[in-house]
Formats: sequence, structure tokens, C-alpha cells
Amino acid sequence: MKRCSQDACFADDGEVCCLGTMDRAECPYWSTGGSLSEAPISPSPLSARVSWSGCALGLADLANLTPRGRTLLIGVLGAHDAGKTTLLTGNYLELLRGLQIADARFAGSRTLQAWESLAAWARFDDAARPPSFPPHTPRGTGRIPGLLHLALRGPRGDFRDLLLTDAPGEWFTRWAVQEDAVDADGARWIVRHADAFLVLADCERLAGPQRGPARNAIRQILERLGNHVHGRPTALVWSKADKPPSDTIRDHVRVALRQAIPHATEVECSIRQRQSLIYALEAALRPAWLPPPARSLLEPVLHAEPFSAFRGFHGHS
Ligand SMILES: Nc1nc2c(ncn2[C@@H]2O[C@H](COP(=O)(O)OP(=O)(O)OP(=O)(O)O)[C@@H](O)[C@H]2O)c(=O)[nH]1
Ligand SMILES: [Mg+2]
Repeated sequence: MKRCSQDACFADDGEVCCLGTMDRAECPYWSTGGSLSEAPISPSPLSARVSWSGCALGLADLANLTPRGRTLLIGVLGAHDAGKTTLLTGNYLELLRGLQIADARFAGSRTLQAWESLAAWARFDDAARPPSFPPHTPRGTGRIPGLLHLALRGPRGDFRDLLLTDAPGEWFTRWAVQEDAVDADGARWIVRHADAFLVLADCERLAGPQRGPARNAIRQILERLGNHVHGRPTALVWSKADKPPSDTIRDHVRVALRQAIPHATEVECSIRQRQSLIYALEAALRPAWLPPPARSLLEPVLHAEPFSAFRGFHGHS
């Protein structure tokens, strides 16, 4: 009935000690921790424990991951039903088939359980239940989005931890309308921290009877993001491209994109062309894989005297 004194340790949840101590009783932090108010979840056998649960990652879990190497957070933005979760799940399934994303191979995941529960919807393993799309991402999952994790190893052996946000579309529509809304906390967090963005424009909706509101919604998201993006790689993803919108609507969205985020690229994706789901993720991943080059330092000339020119920088005569 105890808990650990370390904030990042969830040993009382049945996970292993974050410092790796197999027997909790031996851990000095465990013995100084307070008591638990509720009964603990029965722990798994010692030998089977790892320091993560497999579910979507929260902020405390990121601390365990970031020291391993460069972490890339990709913000996946778009209205409700735009196809965000489908895009992510599709990439996971393609990686499992051995395909590469941005020339990098699958090298593990801390959120296998979360991936699998999404992928289970798309698999055909029960004749009575045909494969379907993953369900709507619930809004009530806390203010910080569930982060899906993929470890990737690039062609030169370079390792990246990729974090993909799987957030409910309402967060972004809310944030686009009112930036400081209380329930837009998650969207603000993503936009502040992401290394690159995918913004999904739902072709099916842009082609259907709801095209007016859909067009305004995507324009608002683009304009809002444009105020914060500051040169970070961004791609507009025409999702559900198997149901293309009219050229007029497409041009309208394009004009909004050029005005708000001039450096953004465009890519189309559809579940009818599985490879296109990978291309869509690559549109954000490739430009973010390497950190932006540092700007070279310019040392100002403060004294135009021969003595100060000994470093030979700005050739005085
Ligand atoms: N025609 C077509 N429909 C698609 C495609 N991808 C997704 N859909 C449909 O879009 C619906 C929503 O997909 P999701 O991936 O759950 O959308 P989401 O953006 O995660 O939605 P929220 O989590 O509610 O914000 C699915 O139920 C499918 O019906 C596609 O490529 N083509
Ligand atoms: Mg979703």
C-alpha cells in the first residue's frame, strides 16, 4: 500500500521501478514514499515487468524516452473525422509488413498496446466482424494528447524516437475558433512543442453537402497554425483523396494555405492506396529528420585597430 517518492515512478501501478530496481523493497525512494489511498493494482510477476505500460504515452513517460536520442514530435491536426487516426494506424500496419518510412525501419515501440488496439479494428481475423475503421478518438482523454510512439532506424543507423499525436478533432476546431479556450489546452500543447505538422483536409467532406463549413473549418485551422508555425515543416494532407472535391474548393483551401503557411507542402492520401498513407507521414518526417542547421555565428568587429584584428576575422587594412 505504498507509493514511490519519485514523480516519474509508477511502481505502485504495477510497472517496474523507473530506476530499474527489481525488488521494490530495496529501492531507497520506495521506502521514503507515502502510502497509497487506494488499493494498488496487483503487480505483474517480477520478471515480466517493464517500466512502461504499452498504452499511449503521457508527459511523465516522455522523460524516460528523451535521453535515448533525437525525439521528433509530429502534430497531426484536422477536424473531427478527417482521418487522423486512420492515417497513423495505416502507417503502423505498413511498418509491420516490413515497409520503410522515410527510408527508416521499425525499431520498436513503447505504445504497442495502443497501436494494437487501433490496428485490431482494421484486421480481418474474425469472419463475424469485418474490418472497420478505428473508432472516434474520445475527447475526454485528458488535456495532453495520447502520444503514439515509434522507434525508427534510418539508413545510416541513425535512431529516432517518433511521437505522433492522436488527438480528437474537436480540440483543433475549438482552438481554431478561440485560441485561449479552456478545452483547447491539448491543441496549444501540440502546436507549441511539435517539430513538424500534418494538417488534414477531409476531401470527402469538402466534396459533400457540408463543403461550406468544412472549407471554413480547414481555413481557420490553417490561419491559426500560421501564427505559430515559425518555419517548422508543415504538410497539408488531402485525406480521403478517393472522394476528390471540386477544383474551386481545392483552390480556395490552397489560397488559404499559401497565405497562412507559405512554406507548406501538399500531399494526397487515401486508404485505397496504402502507400499514400506512408507518403503523407513522410511529408512531415523527412524535413524534420535532421535538425535545422544552426546559423553560423558572426562576430561583430568592435575595434577597428590592428591589435584587435589578431584573429584575422574581418580583414582590416
Ligand atoms: N473514403 C475514405 N474514407 C476514409 C479514409 N480514411 C478514413 N475514412 C473515413 O473517415 C472516418 C474517420 O476516420 P478517423 O481516422 O477516425 O478520423 P479522425 O480524424 O481520427 O477523427 P477524430 O478522432 O474523431 O478526430 C472513418 O470512419 C472512415 O469512414 C479514406 O482514405 N477514404
Ligand atoms: Mg482519431
